[in-house]
Amino acid sequence: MVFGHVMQAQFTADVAIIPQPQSLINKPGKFVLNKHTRIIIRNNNEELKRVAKDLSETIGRYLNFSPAVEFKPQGLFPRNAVILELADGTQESYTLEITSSNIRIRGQMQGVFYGIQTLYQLFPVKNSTAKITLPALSIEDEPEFPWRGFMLDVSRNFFSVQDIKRYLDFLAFHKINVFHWHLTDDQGWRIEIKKYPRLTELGAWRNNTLLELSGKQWSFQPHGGFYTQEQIKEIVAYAAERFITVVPEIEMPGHSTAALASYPELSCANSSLPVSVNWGVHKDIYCAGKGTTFKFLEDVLSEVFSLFPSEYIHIGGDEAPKDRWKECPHCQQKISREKLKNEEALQGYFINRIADFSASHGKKIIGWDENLEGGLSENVTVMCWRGFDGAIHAARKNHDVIMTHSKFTYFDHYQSEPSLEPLAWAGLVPNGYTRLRKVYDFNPVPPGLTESESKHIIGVQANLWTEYIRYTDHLDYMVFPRLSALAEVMWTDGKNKNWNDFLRRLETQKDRYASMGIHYSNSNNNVYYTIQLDSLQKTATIQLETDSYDPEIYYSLDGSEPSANSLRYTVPFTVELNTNIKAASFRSGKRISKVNARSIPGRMPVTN
Ligand code: TNX
Repeated sequence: MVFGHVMQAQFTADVAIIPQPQSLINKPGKFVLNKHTRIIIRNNNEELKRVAKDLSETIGRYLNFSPAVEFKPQGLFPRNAVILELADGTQESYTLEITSSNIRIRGQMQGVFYGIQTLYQLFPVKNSTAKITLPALSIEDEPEFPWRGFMLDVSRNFFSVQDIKRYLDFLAFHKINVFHWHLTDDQGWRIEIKKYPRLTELGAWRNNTLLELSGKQWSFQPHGGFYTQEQIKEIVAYAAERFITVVPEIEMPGHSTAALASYPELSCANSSLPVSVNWGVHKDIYCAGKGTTFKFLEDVLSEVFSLFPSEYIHIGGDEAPKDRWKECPHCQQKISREKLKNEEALQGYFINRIADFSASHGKKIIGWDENLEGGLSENVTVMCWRGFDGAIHAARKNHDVIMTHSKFTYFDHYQSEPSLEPLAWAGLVPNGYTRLRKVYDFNPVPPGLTESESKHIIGVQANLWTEYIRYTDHLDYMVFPRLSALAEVMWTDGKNKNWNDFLRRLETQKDRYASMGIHYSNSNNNVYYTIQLDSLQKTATIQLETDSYDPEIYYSLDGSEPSANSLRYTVPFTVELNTNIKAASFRSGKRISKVNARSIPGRMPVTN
């Protein structure tokens, strides 16, 4: 599917690239990068020069010596060189050839950049100062999906310019090309708008924040912050250097309390509201009947358009209760004047009007899947978070679709059993946590679509809502390693994915995380129980598993802390009722997970 011929990627013990390239062939021999190695660029191109310099600096961090960058358009390829060359091909594809005499990366600019990201994953994890030895190989690579996104909510909790840049580095490392920046919500407006200064003077601050900081103590403290337009430009430029498009989200008509608090005339009843301190769905939303609202939003969007070169702008549209609109004379008048069926159709009118305005400025809009309920213009791209049904419906109506199915891609959800995790967004259903395997196995193309309909599924995105996440260590913990699993869903053809090999590569990836200062989670090592009760025999059969590489699980039945001297788990076992089990996973005798305990009561319904 990818290169006309599908080449099953070959997995080797020492090469650990995430996301797995589409085709990787190991060759005999190795290349040694040392202080005599040069970087050659074959095209006189400023961007290529910049990327080559970054490569040189990165090598410098290993060797204490940065190779010279030389422009050499023709001639034989010199020995002991890294050669970067612009070539035909699709925008993001690249080839990477390593022989004993040189390294050669070819592609369009973005492809060359990705080739370098892959090369970095062949470098030793720990910096060494002597030389870098690389295995000879040949990689042909290109992504499965053009939209590979990551969303960060900076409204519920604010993160600094530095924090955002740090994340942009991590995204580039995972070959993710979209940063969806959730800039406005009920709890804070985070983008400076010159024409409406109160949005950030007032709307960026809230008196309290609800956050469980330590143990069961709820702390209340003022919270806020915003990005100036200069800072926004700085971030957009930083992202562009990493081939990441920043897509801002300006929420409407719901999740707009911070704006309504700043400009009460934008609500149906001119209500005076504080910037919200509570999470959830709020009933006060922009009035759809007043011209004031559209004037305001068009002014805001005009400033937004000028700051973000992205052709896409996200306008939200989720979770907008219609209570206020039902009672509002302006909205009701609008419904009858525009001959709309009901308040849902009024949202359709609202969004389509914004879509038309955006189109007149050369911008396309994206909205959450709720927008489908109001009859949406075809040119609106739909971001599907509530499941596959919306995606199927949207694709059949010719909308492009980005899959952010909350059961697979919401990294604010628990990543293992809630009892073992810091407070997170409660799983919607029992066992509703999103463990690593679930993310890895996500197939973003909904079942039942025809081939032409499935072309509308343009991508996949991880969403990080930050209601319960105040600090970057915690952010890292929620995102990694699940982002590595999702990066492989985004990039790698399903045929080239392999769960066990992913886990092998993840071991190296975690070492890389550590060297990059990422506070990743080891929750994938936690033990999961499947318990089957036999009420006739009065026994329970216990199955244990983990999402860890080469798992060694030990458990105890006597209440003791499991150790490498406890019972070793190999196959499901049977216990009497009223047994307390404690299980954990181990590597080389050392515990690498939390201890997960279960009591098998006297009577129990069948669970899993
Ligand atoms: C739903 S997803 C929301 C967000 C919350 C999130 C928590 C979406 C479009 N809306 O406002 O933060 O759930 O998981």
